[in-house]
Amino acid sequence: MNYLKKAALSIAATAFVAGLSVSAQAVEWRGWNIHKPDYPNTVAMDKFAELVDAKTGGNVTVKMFHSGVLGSQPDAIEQVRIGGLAIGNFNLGPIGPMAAEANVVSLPFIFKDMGHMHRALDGEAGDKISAGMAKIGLIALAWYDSGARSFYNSKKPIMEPADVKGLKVRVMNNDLYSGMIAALGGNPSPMAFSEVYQSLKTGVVDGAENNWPSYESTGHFEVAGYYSLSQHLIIPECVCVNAKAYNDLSAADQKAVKDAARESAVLQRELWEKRAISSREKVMKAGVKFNEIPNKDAFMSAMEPVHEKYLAANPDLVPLVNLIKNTK
Ligand code: GTR
Repeated sequence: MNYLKKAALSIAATAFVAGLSVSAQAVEWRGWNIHKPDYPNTVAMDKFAELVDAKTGGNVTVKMFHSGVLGSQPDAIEQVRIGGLAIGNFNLGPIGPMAAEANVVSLPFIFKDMGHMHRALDGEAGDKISAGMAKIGLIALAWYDSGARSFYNSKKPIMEPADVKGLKVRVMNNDLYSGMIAALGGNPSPMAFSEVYQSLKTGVVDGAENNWPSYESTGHFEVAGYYSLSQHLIIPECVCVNAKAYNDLSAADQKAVKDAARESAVLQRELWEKRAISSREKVMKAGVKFNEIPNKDAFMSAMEPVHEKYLAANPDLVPLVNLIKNTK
């Protein structure tokens, strides 16, 4: 073999080995998101994907599937747990039944306002919630905002707890929410997000509860025109990754992915603030009948049994609940 041939072969061999090592390292993650294209979470998850690619130098790429096309949220959480999907933007509501620590954020009125929720999540309470999620195979890389959830329905303004009596109200899959509606004398109906519009339209349910952006983006305001500002739940959301997929990365790539998630969360929170205002304006223009609730304490007292029952069944969570309540 002459010198040139040998050199060409050795270059080819090096390229082959390099190619192998690159493809052995490079991974593509499939990502789940429930929201439509222009929603703050969707824009932020796309940003996350872009940042992951850039920061890992292509070692990790994220292919996002929006609008819930890969299935319902409880199913997608399960998929990320077992590795069928790598990553998702999840509301902590449907994670709660699988991870007790994450469920404390679903106790009605546990957070006074968004600031309180942020401080709790950014501190020790957030670490404990993350640790609880890690136990079920989910690593929370960053927290997204989801505003405060209030009641809406097709029948009447809700001013006091008794107004919920007899109403069929859709809730996310979590016994705490069913208990919350039952405590007000309503009939809870756990249901996937994607089914709520038709159910409101056809009268399968009378109402539901959500923040302004989701009330608007889903069109629920068209079929349930009374929005009553109860703000009974402030549930954070996560960018959550399958633990094995994350742990298999090099330390540098883990950091890159985490940084990307945190940067995407900064963007999500900015977009969220704006969208909460514009969604509210849009539905009001469309003729939604909105009311404040004069005495929110009445709702807090009516929902207190939900806390009591939950903590009696989960006494080891009392310290975490107190930690959140005492977060200044
Ligand atoms: C939205 C949330 C979704 C989903 C939905 C619901 O506010 O962002 O992840 O939880 O509510 O009510 O199912």
